[in-house]
Amino acid sequence: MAGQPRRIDRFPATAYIAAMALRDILILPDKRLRQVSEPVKKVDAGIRALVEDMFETMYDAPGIGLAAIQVGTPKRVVTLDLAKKDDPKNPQVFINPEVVWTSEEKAVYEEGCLSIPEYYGDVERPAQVKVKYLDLEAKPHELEASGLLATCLQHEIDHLNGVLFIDHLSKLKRDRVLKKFTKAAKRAAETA
Ligand code: K1U
Ligand code: ZN
Repeated sequence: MAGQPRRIDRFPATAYIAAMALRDILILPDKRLRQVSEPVKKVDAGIRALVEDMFETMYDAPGIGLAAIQVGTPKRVVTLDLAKKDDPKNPQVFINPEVVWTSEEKAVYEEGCLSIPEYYGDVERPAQVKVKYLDLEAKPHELEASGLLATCLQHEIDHLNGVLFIDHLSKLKRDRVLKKFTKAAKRAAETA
């Protein structure tokens, strides 16, 4: 175009990395945590930018998993990194993950949740699961998981369906936690 300076984007494929941002994590009793997330229709630059933000937010928290709805985006996207403290990072992305098989055998794990900070509870879930999902290239995969990976995948897929780990506890425990976090949210709103 005559008279217009031409802008040259030197790194068009990685431009989204520059915009990578820490996002706020929604905290109980935020109603958005109860939303059912929408499937991803196309794995595009917007989804890749969301995933970058989710990793940054998850590592900063710190956490070992995160569902997109926890940062306020109701899309079926999960990030995980179960690498041990001194091991190299192992970022994993699950787009539209679905549990397609669960074992009869159960396992109990003391779970935590970045949306329910500093609260932990024993949750019983299937010990092994098969999960199908898409990767960042929209390539389909099926994964058989056990141990912490099986627990985390089920915890994160629950988030995509508006389910929290406290929903797997007794009503007494759940109501107690809800009351505590509702009170804290009211106090924070009053002092804001
Ligand atoms: O979904 C989330 O809220 C993340 C959550 C994942 C999870 C943990 C344990 C069992 C099931 C699912 C967390 O990451 S809580 C924080 C946590 O477990 C942790 C943080 C730092 C180091 C090690 C663990
Ligand atoms: Zn959680």
